[in-house]
Amino acid sequence: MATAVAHPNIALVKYWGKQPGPGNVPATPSLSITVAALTTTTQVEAAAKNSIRIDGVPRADPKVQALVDAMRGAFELPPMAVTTDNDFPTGAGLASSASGFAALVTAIDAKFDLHLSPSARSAWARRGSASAARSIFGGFATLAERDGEWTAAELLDRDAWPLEVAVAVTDESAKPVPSSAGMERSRTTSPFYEAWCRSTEIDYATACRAVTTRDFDAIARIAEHSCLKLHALMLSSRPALVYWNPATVAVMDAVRELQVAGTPVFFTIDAGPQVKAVCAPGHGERVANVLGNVPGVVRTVTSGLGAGASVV
Ligand code: 2P0
Repeated sequence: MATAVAHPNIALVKYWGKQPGPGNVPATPSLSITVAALTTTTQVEAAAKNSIRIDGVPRADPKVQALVDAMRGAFELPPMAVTTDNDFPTGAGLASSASGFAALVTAIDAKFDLHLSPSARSAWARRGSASAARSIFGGFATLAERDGEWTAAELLDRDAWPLEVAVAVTDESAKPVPSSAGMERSRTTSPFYEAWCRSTEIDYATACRAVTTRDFDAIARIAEHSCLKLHALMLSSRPALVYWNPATVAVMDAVRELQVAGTPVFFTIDAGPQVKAVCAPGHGERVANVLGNVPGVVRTVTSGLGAGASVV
């Protein structure tokens, strides 16, 4: 049996929309931070027949099955039993598919001695879920086209700029529209989709510069812009994709008040109602305490930046 762990990542420049055709290829580049305090643990073993258990429940997960079948087309793989557990809510806007597919590919690689490089594992993880390509790497990761292949890479080591994250959880239930379906709806129905793709290329270049120069104000500005532009795209899709609840908006307001008072923090929100407050080093605990008192916040999680997917 091989066991791998991986952490979810939070995009500061968001991915939303795929290129038409197979292979789960993003329409735009993205940049993320890997979150240490949330973990997926995945075990893979050879078995008489294929099976998948997620959080203790047997599942016929078509995305997991499709990835395993695709890897079977490239490597000699026997039937396998996959067991995966998240120590955080699954499918609720906390990037469980990112950590899930990164851990899965890493465990398959280890169990069957495939000797894949990190960027090869990243390319396979992307085929499961595009954001998973980034969770192969720690710290600050980018997902972009490199030499004709969409893979992720580490942009900056987590110790080089140890940002902190306060996650304000406002609802632990699974999201109403899964991300894959939501982004396809945006691509096919939003009048803003082309502008989203074009402008995200520019945001990505700006954000990469902000990270490599460790410019907190610059990354804060571009990350909040990318987040709000993503949600404008979602709201302009038909039917509209509304992932926020009243507490989501209240937490954003609380972050703005902290900013006015001089705290180095910015918010970002994904396909779910949780707010991630990204803080300069040393500010995570205090920000989490403030956000924990906002009405509607169920709990907070404070985290440093995480390492990439690894075998345990
Ligand atoms: C991101 N999200 O960049 C964006 C921001 C959610 C909002 O990537 O269809 O689970 O499996 O590639 O990666 C969520 O989408 O979607 C996502 P698929 P994925 O983190």
